[in-house]
Amino acid sequence: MKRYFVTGSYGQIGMDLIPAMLERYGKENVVATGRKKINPTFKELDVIYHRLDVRDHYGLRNLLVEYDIDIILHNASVLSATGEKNPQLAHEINFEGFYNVLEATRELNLEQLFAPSSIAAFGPTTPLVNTPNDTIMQPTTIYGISKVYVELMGEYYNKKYGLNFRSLRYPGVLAPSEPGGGTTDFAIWAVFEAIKNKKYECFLSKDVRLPFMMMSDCLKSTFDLIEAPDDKLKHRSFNVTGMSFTPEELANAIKEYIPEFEMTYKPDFRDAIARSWPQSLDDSAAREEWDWNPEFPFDKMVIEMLDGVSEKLGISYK
Ligand code: AKB
Repeated sequence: MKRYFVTGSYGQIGMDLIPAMLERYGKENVVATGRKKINPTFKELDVIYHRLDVRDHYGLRNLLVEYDIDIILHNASVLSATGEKNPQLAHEINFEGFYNVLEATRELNLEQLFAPSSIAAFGPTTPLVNTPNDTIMQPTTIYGISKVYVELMGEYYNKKYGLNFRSLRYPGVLAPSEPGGGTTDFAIWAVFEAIKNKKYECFLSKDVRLPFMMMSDCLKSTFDLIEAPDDKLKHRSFNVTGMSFTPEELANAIKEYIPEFEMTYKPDFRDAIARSWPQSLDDSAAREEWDWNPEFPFDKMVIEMLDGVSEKLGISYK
């Protein structure tokens, strides 16, 4: 069995990824790391956990050697909205942290490095409808620029050193848990607020369309890609998506279950970020090269999110 190492385990994706990895690969084969102290969920799951800041290049290497790691899933990243508030921190974590991980993978000759990219790697000059896998990438946020760096450096190391780099351009990821620091977070907050207060003031305009996927599809795409045979891959970075919607379409769908729900709109700096991102993605390269096939359409997502958040809050919406 291979041994897996995850950075950024406390992020929105990490919190679901770690339990799924324990089940898939066995808890003795997964090492979770993050900047914070171990949380009760990980404690309960008996996760092998270490505090690690990805800027600490010695700490990172020591753990990789100590646990004889084969594959890294590098999730530590400052997201789009937080990055615009603190570009210097985003540079340290997203550029320098990624470089540490990339170099450690090369020097220790590890089997694979998976590092997610994002729809944020695209920008206003990209064709924003049905965005192709290979197209113009001129993002305007520090987060987006860092994701282009991740993709290009990963591809460069793949060509130059044969490093087995793989990446997915995640859209907004939806799960019934509180997100933080992203532009696509509005969709999750809308469901929380619909259940708690029957109203939500959205920080995007009502008509900004963005691509999303459910967490289960996000995890499926991650496992499918890291386990795909190398000789099938023509690309190293892939578009993946499950659905696209606007805040208004989400509000209307929530209203079908909670008729009193009202969404109002007060766009802030995140509106301009969202408008520079794709509205929908062409994920045919992923479908062709490693059989990507999402399972969650929009309607099923709305019910799943309402049920999940309702259970989490202990408040019924029915
Ligand atoms: C964000 O909104 O910053 C992230 C992303 C799309 O990468 N969820």
